[in-house]
Amino acid sequence: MNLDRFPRYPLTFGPTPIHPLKRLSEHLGGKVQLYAKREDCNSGLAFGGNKTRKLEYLVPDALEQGADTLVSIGGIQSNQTRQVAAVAAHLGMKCVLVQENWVNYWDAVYDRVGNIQMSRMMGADVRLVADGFDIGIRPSWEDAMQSVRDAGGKPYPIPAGCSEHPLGGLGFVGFAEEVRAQEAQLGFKFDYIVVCSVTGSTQAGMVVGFAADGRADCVIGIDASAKPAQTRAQILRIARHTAELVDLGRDIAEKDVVLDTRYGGPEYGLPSEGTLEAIRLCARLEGVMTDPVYEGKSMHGMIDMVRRGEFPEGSRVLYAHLGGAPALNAYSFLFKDG
Ligand code: 5PA
Repeated sequence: MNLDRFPRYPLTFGPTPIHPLKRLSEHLGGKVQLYAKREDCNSGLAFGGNKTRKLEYLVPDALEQGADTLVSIGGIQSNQTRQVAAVAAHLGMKCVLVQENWVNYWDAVYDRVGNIQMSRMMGADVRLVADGFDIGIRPSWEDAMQSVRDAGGKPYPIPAGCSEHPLGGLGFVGFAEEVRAQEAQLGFKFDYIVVCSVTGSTQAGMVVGFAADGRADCVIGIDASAKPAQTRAQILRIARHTAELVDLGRDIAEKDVVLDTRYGGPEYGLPSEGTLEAIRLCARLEGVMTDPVYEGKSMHGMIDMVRRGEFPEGSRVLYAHLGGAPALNAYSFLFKDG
């Protein structure tokens, strides 16, 4: 495998820390050891998160092309768009963000606080659009690209979650390499990696990275799109493409992509009772914050699988914390009583 031949523009602090979730593991019976790898504190750029690691491989391409405007898309409380806005500010580029109506949720200040607030503060041109949830390429986004060209600018397209970008899977191949180096220091290997999936390139990168030592199917994706067939197809497609890019030397098979569909409901962006219980449990036992859109769902999945005894006794499970807490203010009503 060869990741090093792709230029990487540093936007993160370096390897992200891994720490045990001791009280949560004990609370759940102590038979499975839970750990977290903290992509949510990976950068000083507007709180970072999983997109910052992906963007490290897109930025060299944007600079090489001479682009002057980063264009991206997401829901109103998208973490992707906030991270793109931060990277644009950091590089001295312009930024246009299409923010669609992905979530059926109407907290009073949903479109004023959290991610979208920060994107506006960082100078991004934030455009609210009425279209609903879809992880594919959107007309509203093509329109935004054209508007930059019409104004004499040079746009650089960064699709939802960086996922359909040809280089979008590379960042999380690097995550797997980093975990391997950390495992060598820790003196043990993780049996499972739990990761939240929506647009797919986070899990796809991990699948390729962990395929290098035969662990692709140890990556347990927890669907948070509530449209898992589309997410699964996208993970597989991106993983196959990324495997070719890095010369993995073997094909990615259907069975390499594990996507658990039990925790994504009731809809994208809306938590179930189980999501909320998991968010509170993790916050109260560990002081670790997760959100109702993404990480609360993967936290729920991990906790529920431990409770059901689905991880063999003695397993070490690594929870990839991908960020998302900046959206919490937009969901204040859900937590008005804690
Ligand atoms: C996101 C995505 P993938 O999209 O790579 O599958 O990652 C899922 C995910 N956790 C998990 C957090 C905190 C995320 O932000 N967020 C999107 C966004 O617009 O923010 C791409 C959907």
